[in-house]
Amino acid sequence: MAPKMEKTHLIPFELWYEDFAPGYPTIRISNDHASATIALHGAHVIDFIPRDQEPVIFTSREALFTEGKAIRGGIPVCWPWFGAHPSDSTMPAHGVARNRFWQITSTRSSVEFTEVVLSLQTEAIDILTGSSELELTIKVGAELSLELTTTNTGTRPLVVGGALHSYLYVGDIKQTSITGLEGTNYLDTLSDTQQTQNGQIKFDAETDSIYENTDGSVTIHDPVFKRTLLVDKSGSLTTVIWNPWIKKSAGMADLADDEYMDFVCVEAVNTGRDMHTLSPGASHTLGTTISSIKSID
Ligand code: TA6
Repeated sequence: MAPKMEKTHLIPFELWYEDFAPGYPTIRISNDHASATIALHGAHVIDFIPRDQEPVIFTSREALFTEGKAIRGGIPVCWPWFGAHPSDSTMPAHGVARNRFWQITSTRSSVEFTEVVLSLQTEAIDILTGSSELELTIKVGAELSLELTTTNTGTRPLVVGGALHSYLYVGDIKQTSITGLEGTNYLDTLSDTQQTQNGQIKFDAETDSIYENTDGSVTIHDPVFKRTLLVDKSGSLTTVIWNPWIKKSAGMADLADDEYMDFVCVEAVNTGRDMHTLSPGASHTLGTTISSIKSID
């Protein structure tokens, strides 16, 4: 059940509410720099459109906007684990945060951006050895930034992982390339083999790669939209690159068969040895910043 949307958080002509579906509220933002839509469900950024540009974030036209189902596309907040639950196959992939309604803590307007802070109180669940608070700070300006902060409010150490699982909109995945990970070791999860990135990343098949020990930014080169997307991150040493390609897309009910061509996921991740153990009262922040630079013709 979505929480009540407080009028106190509205910002005239800049931040308002709209129901994407009955009982499924979203926050709409429009300022001099960009517009954006954030679903309260999952604190899920659905779109980010810089002025005079194509959308930067991809969301499937088949996405479902119903409680308990993660939106296909946008920026899923994966927490407190990335991927499959480490020991319990009955738990949802990518954790619980993206399948629940959050609440708005505050909103703020400045010359550079519009800020929304959302929070999710989490009861102790099996992987958490205590209770925690989760807060997401979203800033919509010339660039889009997200900071996900976990605070251990319990009395025992808390192990936390997760991801900001960004779907970036591209003109054609087959003409898209990615730089910034050259020479980085990665796990090719499809072949379950350790590899080292040789040169730029190009796409001609399903790609699901977990790059390790990397805190650098990633650049997406898009000759169709004539732009580069810069994806920066903080609080993470793991970057995941994913595209489902043809066969996997055809098997996903919430993704149209041809939409694999329209996006690539570049994800700021904490998983495996890059998960964080928080002592009582301690916090960890995982962040990502996305900006778009138009190419000069
Ligand atoms: O981040 C890549 C990945 O873990 C892929 O293996 C694929 O499962 C993708 O996430 C999407 O996961 P979802 O649970 O949203 O369908």
